[in-house]
Amino acid sequence: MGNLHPQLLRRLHAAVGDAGLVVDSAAKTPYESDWLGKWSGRSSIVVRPADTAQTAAVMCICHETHTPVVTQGGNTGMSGGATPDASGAQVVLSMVRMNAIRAVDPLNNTLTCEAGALLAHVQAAAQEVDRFFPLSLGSEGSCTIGGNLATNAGGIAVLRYGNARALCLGLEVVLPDGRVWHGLRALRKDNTGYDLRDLFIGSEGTLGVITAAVLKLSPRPVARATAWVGARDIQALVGLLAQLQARCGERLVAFEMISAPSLALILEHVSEVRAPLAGGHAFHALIELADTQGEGLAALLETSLEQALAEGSVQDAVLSASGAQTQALWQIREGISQAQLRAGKAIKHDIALPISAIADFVQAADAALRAQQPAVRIINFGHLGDGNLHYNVLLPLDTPAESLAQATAQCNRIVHDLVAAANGSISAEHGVGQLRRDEMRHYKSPVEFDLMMRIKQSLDPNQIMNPGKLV
Ligand code: FAD
Ligand code: 2HG
Ligand code: ZN
Repeated sequence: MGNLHPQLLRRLHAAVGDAGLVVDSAAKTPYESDWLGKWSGRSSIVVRPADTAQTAAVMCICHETHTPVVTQGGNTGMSGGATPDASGAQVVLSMVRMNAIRAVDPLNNTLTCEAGALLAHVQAAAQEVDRFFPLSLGSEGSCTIGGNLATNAGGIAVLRYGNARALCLGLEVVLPDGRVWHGLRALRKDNTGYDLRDLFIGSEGTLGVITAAVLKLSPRPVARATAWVGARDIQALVGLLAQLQARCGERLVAFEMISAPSLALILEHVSEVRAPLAGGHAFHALIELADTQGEGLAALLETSLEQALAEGSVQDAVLSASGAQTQALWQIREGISQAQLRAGKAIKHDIALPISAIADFVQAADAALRAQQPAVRIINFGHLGDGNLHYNVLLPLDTPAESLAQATAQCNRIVHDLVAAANGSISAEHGVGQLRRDEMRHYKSPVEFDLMMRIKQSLDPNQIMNPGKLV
């Protein structure tokens, strides 16, 4: 066990019972590091409340005793936000037992669930009533709704449906002092004062514990058309995106970009993956249309791409002819994270830019990185339709820790300075966590940072919520 006072253990036990505590060192291990193997720490104890009342009781105890708390969902985060520090003093509050779907209202197009519900289970529950929950991430089988909201997750359908924030109508939150904010409203309009819901979304466990949420459902699409295209440069894909938006409107659901080195990495490291196009192209896009009625969707995509081919903005394209082919195309896109993990140590940049600024950014960032290190391996891919690039730099697996730290600082400065110059964001969808905390501080204006700190201070005066993360 870590540094846990016996009196605190007795009180936590009284709050959650045997089933709610993990005290054994080996059993705690999975909660103490992240899936990337990048961060690890030590918890004093792992507490797994079964309901909101138990969560509130735990937070009351932690507030009174000034005990730091790291809330954890599926532990799939990419920024080290759910990993305790090395002190052994932090309690990990795992939400995985609170996984009930509390209510589904097809007429109101809403679903209410607990924070520990897996994203994939929520998607399935929506489908059972012929509705659609559109949040979609590579980690959807393991990540939780609480984690999705706490990080304001994005994924592959933001272009059409928005990010986690846009898909949430109401929240139930246990505050750092153990009080419960009952904000589970299923309303699309509610202007009764400051928007507390939006304050907790994206707060990465630093302001309170999300225990339940009302999520917005959509009509279920019954048809989809998918294509893979190859292009000479990224500006051509930006142009294609605008053309498809004009022609297909809301039917355009996903527009994902994969650079040639990203595709090569997957082909090398993920089995059963084949290149969709014969020729070599500098950039690729995976495009998906979807609709609640099927008529003419594939034809619309085909004619749109034929026009782009005729104009020369696209070099080659293939339309998926079956569900299996569609799945294979998405497998390529979703395999990039895994391929990076196998191939090396990734210096990750999760950036957002105005779409019109992307081509200039890529040209400038590529050139600046190459000027510093001519053989640099840039794995650039992501949600081009949202202006969100995963502009990663891959170092060899055996890079020593000090060289990695030095290279990270250098690459961050080059990439993030260019992002800042284009008025972009250094954290688009993965959260700040511990990975980007100092970077965020570097780029935020004093006024913005001061406002954030005042909010933090007023909600969490004892500074017990996820210390060392975000702020
Ligand atoms: P965790 O990792 O457990 O926690 C993340 C943060 O949220 C931590 O700061 C934690 O303290 C806080 N938190 C968790 N639950 C709560 C709660 N109930 N109340 C308050 N705070 C809480 N992300 C994207 O946005 N887009 C992608 O396309 C994407 N693709 C991915 C692909 C793969 C293969 C993997 C492994 C991850 C991917 N991710 C992606 C990252 C990750 O899945 C998301 O950040 C996800 O939202 C995290 O959910 P989680 O339940 O695992 O949260
Ligand atoms: C994705 O879009 C994820 O696949 C992961 O957000 C990005 O591995 C990454 O850098
Ligand atoms: Zn992503």
